[in-house]
Parts: sequence; C-alpha cells; structure tokens
Amino acid sequence: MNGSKRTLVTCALPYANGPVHIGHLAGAYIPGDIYVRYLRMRGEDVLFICGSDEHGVPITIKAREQGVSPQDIVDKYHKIMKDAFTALGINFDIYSRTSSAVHEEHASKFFRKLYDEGKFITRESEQYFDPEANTFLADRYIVGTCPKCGNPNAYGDQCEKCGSTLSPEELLEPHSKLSGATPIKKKTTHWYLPLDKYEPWLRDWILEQHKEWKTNVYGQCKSWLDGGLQPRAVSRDLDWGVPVPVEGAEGKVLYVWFDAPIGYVSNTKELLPESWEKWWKSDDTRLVHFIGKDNIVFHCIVFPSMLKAHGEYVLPDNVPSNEFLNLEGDKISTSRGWAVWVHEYEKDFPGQEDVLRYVLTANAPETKDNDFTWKDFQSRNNSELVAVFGNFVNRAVVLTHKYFGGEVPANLKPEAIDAETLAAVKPCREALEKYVETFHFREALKEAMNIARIGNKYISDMEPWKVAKTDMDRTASILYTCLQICADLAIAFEPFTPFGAEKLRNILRVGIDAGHDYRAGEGVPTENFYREGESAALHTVPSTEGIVLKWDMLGDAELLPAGHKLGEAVLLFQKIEDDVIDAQIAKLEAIKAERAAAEAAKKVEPQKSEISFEQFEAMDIRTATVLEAERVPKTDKLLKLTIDTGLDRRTIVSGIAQFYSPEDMLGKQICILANLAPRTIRGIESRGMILMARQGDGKMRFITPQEVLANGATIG
Ligand code: B3M
Ligand code: ZN
Repeated sequence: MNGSKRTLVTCALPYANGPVHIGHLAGAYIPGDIYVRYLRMRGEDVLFICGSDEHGVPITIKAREQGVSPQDIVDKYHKIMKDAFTALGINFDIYSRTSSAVHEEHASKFFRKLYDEGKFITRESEQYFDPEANTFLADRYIVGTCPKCGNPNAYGDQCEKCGSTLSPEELLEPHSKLSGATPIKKKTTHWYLPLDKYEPWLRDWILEQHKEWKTNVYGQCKSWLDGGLQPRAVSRDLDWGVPVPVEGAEGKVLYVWFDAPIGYVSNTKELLPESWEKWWKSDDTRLVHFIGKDNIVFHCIVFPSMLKAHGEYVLPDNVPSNEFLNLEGDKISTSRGWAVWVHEYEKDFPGQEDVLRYVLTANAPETKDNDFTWKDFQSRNNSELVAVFGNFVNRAVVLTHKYFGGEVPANLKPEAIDAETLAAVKPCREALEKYVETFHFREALKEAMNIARIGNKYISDMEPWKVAKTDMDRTASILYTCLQICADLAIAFEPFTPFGAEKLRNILRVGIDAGHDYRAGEGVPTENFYREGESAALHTVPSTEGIVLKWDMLGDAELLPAGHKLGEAVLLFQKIEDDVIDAQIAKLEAIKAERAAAEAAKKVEPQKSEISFEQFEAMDIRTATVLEAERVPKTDKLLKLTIDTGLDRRTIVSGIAQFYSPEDMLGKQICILANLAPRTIRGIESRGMILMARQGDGKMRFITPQEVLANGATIG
C-alpha cells in the first residue's frame, strides 16, 4: 500500500509534568497505535517513536511548587507515562526522553549546523526580568490580575479562569512568581528562525502539495499562513533545557519547541545507532506525526521549516491531528484535576484496557471536539463489546463445544446464506482499510464492529441451538460459518482491541502475524510475531495446528479448517455494572464540589460603611482563656463556654459547634468583644462575643494572639 516505502510514525512527546489522561490518548496515542499495528499486520516496515518532553517552563514551575528539582519531576512523570502507555498496549519501539545525553548532543548539533550556516537571525528585545531573583522571567512566571475577569492569579500568557490569552503587559499589578518583586524590562538577545522566509515554500508544500491532509489540519495551516509568518525565537533565558551551543550564550537554552521535535530523531538514534539515518534521511521514508490540535502549527510549520533549513531530513508526509476531547461536558485540565488519568483507570478497571481503547476510538474527536461521558463508556461496553462482539463469539464457541466436542465442524450442509454471510466480510475489510489509511479510525472501527454484527445477526437468525434438535449436519455448517467469522474478528480487532483479539486467538488456538517491530533495537527477525513475555499466551498454546492468521486472510472463505480443535470458551469482555459507573461519576462530582468550595472560600465580602475612631474605641476587645466548654443541649450549633477574661469569669454562648468540639476549645486563648450587651440564649445569659474569622464558604476559625498573653490584654 505504501509501495516500497517504510513508514516512520511518531506520537507527540508528552510533557513530563503530569500523568497521561484520556484527552492525550484520544488525541494522538491510540490513533497512532492503531495505525502502526495495522501497517505491521500488512507487512509494512514501520518504526514507532515517542518519549517524554522534559524541558519547558511548566516543568520548572511544578518543581518549584513542590520544592524539588526539575529532574525529580521529569523522572517521576516519565515513569508514570511510560507505564501508562505500556499498560494500554501502546507499544512504541522506543519511549525515551529529551533529558537523555543522546538528545542533548543531537539537538545541540542540529542547532549548531543551522547557526554555522547562518540560518538564524539574532534580535535584541526587552524581556521581563526579576531584579530580586536576578533572572529573566518566562511569561508563566509573571502573575497578576486578569484585565478581563479580575482573577488575581492570572499568568503572563493566559488566564486559566476565563481562558483569555494574555501578554504580561496586560496584567494588572504584575509580580514575579519567584520573588514577588515587580518585574522590570531588560534587554536580551536571542536567535530566531525567520519563518517568514519559509512562507512561500510552506504555502506551496502544504497548500498545494498536501491537500489530502485532514481538513482541520489543513485549515489551521492555511489560516496561519494567511496571517503571515514572523521570525520565531528558538532560545530562551532559562536554566533548564539544552544549553545553546554558542560561545557567550551562558544562561540560555534552546526553546522547548525547538528541541522537542528533534527528540523524534534523537530517540530513533538511541534505538538504532547504526541505521537511524535510513529512517530520517531517505526518500524511501514516509514520516507521519500523530499529534493533538494544539501542536499543529509546530508540526506543520515550525518543525518542517527547521527540517528544511537543516536540509538532510525527510519532511512529514502527513500530520493527522485530532480535535479535543472533553470530559462530561467540561474541558479536560491537568491543573484543575478534571481528567480521567490512565494510572487511575488501571486501578479501577484492571484488565479492561480494551474498553478504554474502544470507547476513545468509537468516540474520537476526529473532526470536531467531542465529549467523553461515563454513561457512554458503559453503554458502548455493554451494548457493543459485550452484547455484539463478545456474545457472538461466546455463543459460537460454547455451541461448538456442546455439539462437536470443541472441534471446528465440517461444512456438511451449506446453504446460500452461509456463503453470502462470509462474503459480506470482504466489503467491511475494504472499507476498514480505506478508513485506516486515511486516518478515519472511528469509521474503521465501525467496520470491524460490522463484522461482529454480521456474525451476531447470522447466529441469531440461524438459531443453531434449535436446528440441533433435528439436523446436526445443518448445525455443523452454521457453526462452521460462525467460527470463520470469529477468526475474521481476531484479525480485524487486533489494531483496535489487541487484548481481546489475543484472548480470542487463544480461544481459537491460532497465532497471528502481527509483523515485526524494533523494540529490541536492530536485528529483530522479520518473522517475529509477538515476542515471549509480552504475549506469552500465544507462545504457550500447545498446538496452533500451524494456523497463523494474517491480515490478508480477513474475509477468506475458510480460515479455520474442519477438525481444528478450539480452546476453552472464556468471556472476551465483562459487563460493567451501574455501581461502577456511579462511583466514577461520584469521583468527578467530588472534584467539582471541591473546586466550587475552593472558589467560594475565596469570595470576599464587600467593605462595610465607614465608622469613626470613637466608634472603634467604644469596643472593648480583649484576650481570654476557655476554662470550661460544653454543648448547649438540643442544639447543633451552640457551645457554652466559661472563660477567664482577666476581669472575671463569665459565660459566653457561641455558635461555633459546627467547627469546634468542646474539647477543641478547652484551654484555648481567644479574643472577645467584652462589652457587648448581655443576651439570653436558650435560657443562658451570654456576656460578650468570641471573635471569629469567617471565609466565603462559611468556614470559621477563632482569633488567637500569635503568642499566649495575659488574659484581659486589650486589643486595638
Ligand atoms: N510536549 C506538547 C504536548 O504535550 C508537546 C509536544 C511536543 S512534540 C515534539 O502537547
Ligand atoms: Zn481572566
């Protein structure tokens, strides 16, 4: 299908500052994995590259927040992300990292070549500088009040509350996140890639030569190009990243978006030190980048311009990008905790990786933003994977065990409907192929599911369990036909739900030719199916009767010959019950409630009307200590406190029982308004009032001097 070309597939290198969530998966990683598995089954030579993006300002900010080094942060998340991909069967040939030595060397060389050949321009500009911390400040390091919504914690590049894109100049009362100082402007020099020079070439290359790119990608490129390109800085004043390899560039590193895409090349080099160039420097390579929509400009405009400037590398042939996935109607956000994290999913749904892969593909945001809901997740599992695919396979295999001792029966009494049913698989295969090859994975999955629907309808219509009462020969033909479709499903679902497909192959006792990969580096034999250890079951099935399924067999009249012995029937997919889904929904509701409470807590009451100094002085406020405390009977809110005011011992009734128990109050020094007119509350005379601080959400705390003072000390 790709002629003689080999295919180099990359998935965006995720930032190592948070775990992988369903938005990442749906955007780039699951589509990339489906594509690679499919091509490999078709015998294509494919290399699948990814890794962590470990530079950039968000990582340094996270490190500061947590009081650890940036290296600690990336070490932690690199492992979490790597494990998450492995758990979901996303088998990159290499998942490395941009903090590796190979990458630093390779990225430096790349920069240096462009520098030596005069491909950069330098520009002096004024950047924000923290005079106390003595360092330049990235936009993210400047905080202030959002001019649009008044959020006091907006960043110099964006307000996360109202979503506005900002520049540091727009912030009200800007201050440095590092020291709190007001930033000043200072001159600094940086290297720029003059994208404007590449604009005519880009226009031709994308707008004329790549009209086949997905419309969302093509459209974004066109609007960037129509807006006119500007030189883009490729260095930053920062102490975390690949140092700019130029004399006199101390304190400067490569801009993260300059070094990260070079990571695709470095990671290839790390895996294949001898032959990486054949993947990157040969016209026989088709390069395909799977990315999320916020990465389009970098992969279609900036990185290709870098590659063009360098001159030795292939350019991407396609850049399939998805739109965004929302979660229960709300934008997924790592910082707001609004996500379904893969490592948590693994805990809550062990062994159900396929369900997530299936749902995220069936509901992929391929052409527009889409929504993930737990109800949809449940219903797709229960009514599609379980009720159609799983149910069909289970009925076919169980009945074969019941009537034919678990052997594929001979096709003793064929009818036209059998051949027609099997013939209906081929068009599904053809459509599936067309859709995968044009990056329409949700349509492709529908076609795979159509094969299961064909089988499920056939077995329901034929009712072999009834036919068996009168006609065993006809029953044999019906089950023979069903089992051929089961084998089709074991091929067709391999790219989408590899765990279920493998289970199915174990039931059918067949192997699969899934092509070869490069996970062990070079020299992996091409006849490699699955290596021991990662899919042990395939290797330990005692007899596969020599049957090895191949993509090209999909839709053939006979994949399993009569007499072939099947394994035990096991359920491919499990029903997901309401309580499991309700628990996930409750988890999200708790996150929302927490967020709402945090917002409410920050709500500030308006200032009261002005009073005179005399009015203030009229209030007798002083310290006191709680000697006795008890609940006022038959009330939820009231505590009766006996206190030592320095002047006397007296009783105060206070509405704080929601926040403090009597034991909490015993012995505490508090502040009271002593000269408040006495009031009788529940038959108890209360003399004075305890001073409490109350925040926006109603939470209250008593006021206490910073150090214990004598009782009766006056406050004012
Ligand atoms: N790390 C952005 C992201 O994770 C960025 C991608 C780099 S790909 C070279 O969305
Ligand atoms: Zn705002």
